[in-house]
Amino acid sequence: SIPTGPAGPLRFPDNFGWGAATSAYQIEGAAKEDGRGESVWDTFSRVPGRTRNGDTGDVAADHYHRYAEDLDLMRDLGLRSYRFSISWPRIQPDGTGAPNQRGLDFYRRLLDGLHERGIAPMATLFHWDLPQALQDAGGWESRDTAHRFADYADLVFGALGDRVPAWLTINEPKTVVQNGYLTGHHAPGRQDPDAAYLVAHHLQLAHGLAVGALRASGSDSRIGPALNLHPCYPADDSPQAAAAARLYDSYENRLYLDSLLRGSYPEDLLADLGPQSRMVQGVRDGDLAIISAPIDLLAVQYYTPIYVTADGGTERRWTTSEAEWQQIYPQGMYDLLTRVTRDYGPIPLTITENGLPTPDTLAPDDTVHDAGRISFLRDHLTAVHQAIAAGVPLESFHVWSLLDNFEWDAGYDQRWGLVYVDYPTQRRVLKSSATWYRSVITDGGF
Ligand code: GBH
Repeated sequence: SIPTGPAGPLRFPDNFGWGAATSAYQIEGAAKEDGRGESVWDTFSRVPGRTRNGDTGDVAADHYHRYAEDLDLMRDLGLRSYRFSISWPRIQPDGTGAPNQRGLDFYRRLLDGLHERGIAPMATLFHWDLPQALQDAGGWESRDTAHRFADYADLVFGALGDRVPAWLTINEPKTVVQNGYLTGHHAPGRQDPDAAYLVAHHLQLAHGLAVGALRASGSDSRIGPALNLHPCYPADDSPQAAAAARLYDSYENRLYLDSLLRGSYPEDLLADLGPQSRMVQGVRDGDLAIISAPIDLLAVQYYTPIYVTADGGTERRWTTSEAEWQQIYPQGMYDLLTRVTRDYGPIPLTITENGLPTPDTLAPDDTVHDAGRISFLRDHLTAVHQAIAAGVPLESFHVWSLLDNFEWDAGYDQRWGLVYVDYPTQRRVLKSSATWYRSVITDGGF
């Protein structure tokens, strides 16, 4: 548990990478500009009933046009690290072939702007916006998509690699698996468990192939995956709940961690899926060697714990945020970070997402009081600090998110940003949490 030390300032390491995160489809807008192709989210968000209020990312926070202003905001906040994603359909409108130069130019301008302001970029290659043409060819159910991803990665490494010291391959493969192919709440909106775990394997394979492409290019930039991990606790003291939590953990965490860091899928998960499952049938000799190619850093995203009941269901124990799936439990951050280090060794870690949505409104005096975000971040950063003190090699922390943005199926109703976006005017207003975070960065703690 988190030691409760004497009250007083918490100091983080001098070189700690204070940051914030975004993703392309959630902030850029400009969906039809400069040769950008369609992605699965352009398609999905247009299907009636899939997103709240029928919201789409067509305009989003208009970052594509306002990136210079947003770079200034980052500088004003004192950010040392900015984690963003590259839109695959801007680079390859149909998912294959020659690059669209105007798409690359946008990211080159963005990277130049970060460099000028002394902010270290961390670029994610894929944050769910698969080119629709590749979905039409089978999407992540098709093994070929993993190879198309490696080609795309290779192209981006060649064009932008000189400006990017740290790459992340695939954002939250688990969310694609679970929301895209189990619940159907995300693109492509499928409900097919047998397909879902084959998709998991192909996403892992795509990651490994991209790591191989970076190494083959001779680059000395670092690369790793970005995983959303969930501590899975038994809901009671029974041996049944303990066993159920252990199996649940194999689907939430070990499926991804073990394949990347141990070169094997968890035996209990494979047994649970069964030998005839599409995933087990789809794993070929050599795949796990590709997937477990050495990585330079592991990006962890933490939002909520899961309590697993004896019958394998889940239970709610703590207050939830405005997102009904998120229980607020800072201790989970400590448990997760120390577990990853204990079970998988001292691999360099970065937290690439942590945050919550709050019911923010713009006051008449042009302020936004998001006290809930300040206390959430303070409590989670306290847990982060304790994890570092316990020996976890954690380099940096990125708030999700820099800006209010398109929160997928929840549309624009949920506001996750440090910075408020007044969508009708696209005006940016620093929330109280942004001012607080700036002082944390300046002081190196709180
Ligand atoms: C991350 O996803 C994403 O990387 C980021 O893009 C997103 O904006 C941010 O966090 C905030 O959500 O099936 O309806 O019960 C978090 C992934 C989203 C996974 C919600 C679990 C459950 C929704 N989580 N999802 S539901």
